[in-house]
Amino acid sequence: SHPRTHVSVLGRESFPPHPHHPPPASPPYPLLFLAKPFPLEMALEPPDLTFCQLLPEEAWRMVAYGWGGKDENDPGGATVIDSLDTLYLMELKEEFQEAKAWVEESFHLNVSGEASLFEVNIRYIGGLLSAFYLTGEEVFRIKAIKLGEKLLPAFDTPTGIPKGVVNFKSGSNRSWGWAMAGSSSILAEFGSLHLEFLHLTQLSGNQVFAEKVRNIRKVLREIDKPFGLYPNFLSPVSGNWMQQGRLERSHNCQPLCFFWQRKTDQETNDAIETHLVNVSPGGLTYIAEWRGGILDHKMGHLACFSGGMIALGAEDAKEEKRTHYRELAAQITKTCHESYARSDTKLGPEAFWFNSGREAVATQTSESYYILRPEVVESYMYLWRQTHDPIYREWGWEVVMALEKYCRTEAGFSGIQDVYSKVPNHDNKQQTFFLAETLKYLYLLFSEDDMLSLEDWVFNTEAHPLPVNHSDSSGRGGG
Ligand code: DMJ
Repeated sequence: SHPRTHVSVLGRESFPPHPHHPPPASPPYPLLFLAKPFPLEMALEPPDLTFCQLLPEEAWRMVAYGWGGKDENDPGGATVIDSLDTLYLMELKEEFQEAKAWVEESFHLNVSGEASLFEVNIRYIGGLLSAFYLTGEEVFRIKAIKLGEKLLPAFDTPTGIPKGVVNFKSGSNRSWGWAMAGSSSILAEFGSLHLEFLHLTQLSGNQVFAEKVRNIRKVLREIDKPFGLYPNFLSPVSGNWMQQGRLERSHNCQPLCFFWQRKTDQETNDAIETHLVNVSPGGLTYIAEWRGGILDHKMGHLACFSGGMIALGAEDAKEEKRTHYRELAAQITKTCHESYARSDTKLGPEAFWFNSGREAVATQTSESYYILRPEVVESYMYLWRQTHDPIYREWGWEVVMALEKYCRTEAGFSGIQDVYSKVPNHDNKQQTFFLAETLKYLYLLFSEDDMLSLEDWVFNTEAHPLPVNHSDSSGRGGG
């Protein structure tokens, strides 16, 4: 059996009431008040359990002001802003109001120091835009636009390809030191700006945001693609790939390739299938990593978003390819599930290999951790919406139970250092994307399809929903 659909449609019906915990008397918050034990027996037959009950209502508050909040290099409050739409969807009204008040009163943009263009865009701007679209509250629109303006100096490069780091005070920019010795921008980063920047133009009337990301698209359209693939590093100065004979983590290009080209260009998808997609001796389909002609037979947890992405792309693919892509998406998602199923905790490792008879398992302890990442449940959600095969809810429920068992702490949820050990090994961090993404995708997996219908909403890379512009028939999307 699988969990019954029990969550109502946003705004039309009330959710089942969730237990209310009174706020703690004073900070630091006492830990136990939110540690309502999750009834595991119920999890086996969970007809009435809602994800409101899964979210410890004070947990987000406990970490909300922690992520970088004391660092003048960071505007702070990433957890608050990353959680806004999840709180709203789950009808955690008091918490949402508290978060909104924090954004109004304490989220100041006159900060100094450096910030990551990518992270600020996907977490803060994405979070604020979603909150605006869901609620219509002006404060979110205004702060999103102001923050967007702060990011613009990142694009002051000879090619217009932005650098990864921007200094909010001086307006200078630089590349990450680890990106080909500070010479490169990261495709997965500058390829994840498009949606938000088009929305910033739409909401501000300022064309500059859209121009910046349309230029990125132009540069990428015109540049040579070795083997039809997009390498991960690009010089923002010369506009050339910086691959030093290696194509690294080329699968990172996929969100870009698929979303940009799903209506028009088969080439990139074919290149990915030709060069990267493999089937293991045990019959598991995976997307390998390409290093200068040599394949690493591994998949990162991060790459598990590709099941959902390919499923989504299939809907717009040519008729003769549609079934093939749906099947590919299902197979990759099944492989990612295997990486969870083959661990002792039923949570998946950061990376898993297909080598020497061992398949879909990490081979080093340094890759055995799980930091509450969303990509696998993200694919379950898309595949569920596409197929309504109950297996995806069953798999999702396995994750819920494992999170409860191994990641719930007295003060929220924590990553674990080793998915192959049942001994508690918390890393004592609740990543902001756990609230923004992991919980949201799980929630949607058990919701009706018209809760954020995929016809009308598109999720940014941090799972923040933005409305689809149905009048944009250009295939450029995101407007
Ligand atoms: C999130 O910030 C986003 O999903 C990003 O695309 C990848 N890293 C984390 C989740 O794993």
